[in-house]
Amino acid sequence: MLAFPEGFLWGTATSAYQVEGSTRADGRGESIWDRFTAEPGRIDDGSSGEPACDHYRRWREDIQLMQALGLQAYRFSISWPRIYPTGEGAPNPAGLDFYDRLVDGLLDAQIEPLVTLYHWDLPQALQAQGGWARRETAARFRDLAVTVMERLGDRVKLWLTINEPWVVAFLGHLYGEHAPGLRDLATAVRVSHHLLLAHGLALQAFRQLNLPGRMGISLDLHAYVPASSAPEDQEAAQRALALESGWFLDPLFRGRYPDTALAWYQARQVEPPVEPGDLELIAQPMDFLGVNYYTRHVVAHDPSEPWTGIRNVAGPGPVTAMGWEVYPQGLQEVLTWVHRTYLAPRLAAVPASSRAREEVPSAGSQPSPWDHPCPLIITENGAAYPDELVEEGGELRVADPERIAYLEGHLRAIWQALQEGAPVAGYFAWSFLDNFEWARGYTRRFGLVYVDYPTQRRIPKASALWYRDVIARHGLDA
Ligand code: IFM
Repeated sequence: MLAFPEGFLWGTATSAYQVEGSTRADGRGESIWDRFTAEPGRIDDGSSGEPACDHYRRWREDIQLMQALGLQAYRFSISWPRIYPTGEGAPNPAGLDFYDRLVDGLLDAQIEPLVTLYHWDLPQALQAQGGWARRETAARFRDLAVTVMERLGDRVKLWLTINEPWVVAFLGHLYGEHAPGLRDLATAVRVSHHLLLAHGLALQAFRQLNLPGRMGISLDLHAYVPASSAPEDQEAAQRALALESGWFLDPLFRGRYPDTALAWYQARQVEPPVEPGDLELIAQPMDFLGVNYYTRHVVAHDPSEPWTGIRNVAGPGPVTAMGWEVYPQGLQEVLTWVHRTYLAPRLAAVPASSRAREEVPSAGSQPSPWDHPCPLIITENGAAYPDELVEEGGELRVADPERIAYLEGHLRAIWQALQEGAPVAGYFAWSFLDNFEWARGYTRRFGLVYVDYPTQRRIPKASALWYRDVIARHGLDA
């Protein structure tokens, strides 16, 4: 039996725009994703987050289902335009009430809420003023964070500030694939800095409010491997690591941007708009790091790519419906690399008297990853496959052996990383439900639970039942 440590938390994740629907209900304002999805050609199937999974109205039945599956935790995000329909002014009570009820419902079901404060649905009114390219947006995010923390902070113990800042900054502002659909390197780099600043401001406010619990950020991290042994490809893989992972991890853990990445951007007349005190704010110690891992990047040098000089090429392994290579070992590599490179040096700087049990294991008792000053939580991991709903003996079923294999492979990789000392404290499968997969619309299904969109019926896939057993046994077969 591959047993997971005591206290290891098992959950699933979603985000507001991807599941809630009811985009015009109860005073919710317009978000950049409402605007973006309305533009022809942006979304593969021309869809939007309306009605998604209608979770805004079906949350009670969704919690019952979570309970039936034995989930211990549920990660969801706050829709910013439900709380601040125009991005500023007075908060909308109906928006806050929704999340208040959701949190109470989860706690009544003994499910730990993990709240993401920003999962990509910026109020359109703030975009109209410049969006994340404008420094003030970070201050507006602080307002949102304070309002939500004041309302839910007596019950919510786990918080994430921003989900996947690389995706927000670069897919949204350089590659134009996500809202707001811009294509400008300087803007993307500005945005990335303001997202980090927003994280720092929210974390500072969390400390000032003196709330119990923990706050972190979720980064999308990949394993990187050069496409060949050619020196240009080796260098391109190093560059990808610095421009993507290091660009966020270095400021968060070391209080500076990576020199190589800064030099790369400076050569293109681009610089993050750092003001005095920003990096200190960004590098405040956080309480955990959220790791979102799906695949590795096989990186080739591509001089025709104007912004990064990088091209990701297909790896040798099987791929999911997203075209992403299944490479579980990469998760182990990422976790041990982050532990070695970022967590361990920080731990070494903590005075011995206040060190975590990891450093001083007491005889006979297993150290808990939660005792580490900055444990890692897998806040997303999962796979899209073309699932089919079939009726068998009057019952609806979805057989998804590939997803089970994907999840199992990644859980084994986590177990291995734990043996190597990485303090991994929890795992959130992406996603609880099939949902609106951004530019791919409803054409990709990531859920452990199948959503029959015409009826909104929920059917747990075989993977959901498999995951229920993993949770019940707190581990996997050896
Ligand atoms: O659906 C997304 C999620 O919103 C953020 N991380 C990756 C997932 C799959 O693409």
